[in-house]
Amino acid sequence: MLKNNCVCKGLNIKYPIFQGAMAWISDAQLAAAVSEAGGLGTIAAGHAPGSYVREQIHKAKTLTNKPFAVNIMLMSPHAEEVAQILAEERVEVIVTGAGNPAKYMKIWGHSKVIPVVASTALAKMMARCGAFALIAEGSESGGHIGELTTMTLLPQVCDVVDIPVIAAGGIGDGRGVAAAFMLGAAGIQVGTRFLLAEECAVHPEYKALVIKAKDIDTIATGKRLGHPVRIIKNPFAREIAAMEYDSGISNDEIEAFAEGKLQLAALEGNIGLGNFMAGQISGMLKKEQPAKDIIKELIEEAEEVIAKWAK
Ligand code: TUI
Repeated sequence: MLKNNCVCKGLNIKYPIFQGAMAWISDAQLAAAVSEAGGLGTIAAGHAPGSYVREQIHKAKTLTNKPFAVNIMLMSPHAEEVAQILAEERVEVIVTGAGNPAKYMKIWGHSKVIPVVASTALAKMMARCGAFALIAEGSESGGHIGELTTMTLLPQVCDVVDIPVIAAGGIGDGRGVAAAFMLGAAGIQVGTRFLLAEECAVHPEYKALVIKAKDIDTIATGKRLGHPVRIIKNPFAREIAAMEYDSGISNDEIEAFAEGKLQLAALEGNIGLGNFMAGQISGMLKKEQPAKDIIKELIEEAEEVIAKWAK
């Protein structure tokens, strides 16, 4: 179940473990390290221009011969351009997020497309459009999130499609991996824990904040704007939460205030003003580790838990 299953065979990877895309954070170096360790690494396009994405794809190919994915953030102002580049580069696996990728499915005919879904409606549509698999992402995740939790979304998505479903959101150790498989997943995606991979070049202050975070230290901001984003509580988070409650402040002003703050966190480690996206499992992460040890632990712990309950 945890090795060589349908997801592994379809993607030519050893373990059905995806590294979640993290804008400004998951670059070619992290993606290649995860792929080399037998999982599926993912380069995040985020809000970056096409030139960055192309450069990272080329770099990843120099670091690994194994498959890796590129994530396109459909709300990005560069989404059109990035979509064209992914087609030109014939990227093996394209993961989409934050929207409906239907209009690109034709130009991505050479790739395996794996949309992130946050509802059964989009899941059904994507399965009809020829998606290879889906990622059902619950609101425990860091960054841009949907309404439903992983516990409720995952089985409902599994019930309406007959393609593999990858579970995302709230998975930080082998117990979470096992639980996801119990709910019908054929693979799992982990983002936040890979922030603490040694190969992850995010600013050390970002890693330190995740390690310091307790269970209740993340908050979903941006609900008023129609796209909630889960981040670690800090002065920036408190400021944006206060702005959302202030009817005298327009949505455009809030968007303008948030602009560029993720880079400030990821690249400069500005602990007061940065936007530190992270999932609800932050509270259980305690140390930095090589990507291959993260994957090894996830698999071994899950096998242990499953064996214990099979008795
Ligand atoms: O995309 C994510 N998470 C992200 S993207 C990101 S980059 C960013 N940078 C600055 C500000 C805000 C974000 C950080 N985190 N996750 C995948 C995801 N997709 N979560 C939820 C969805 C989703 C939501 C609605 C997917 C499809 C969808 O469909 C809408 C429709 O049109 O049907």
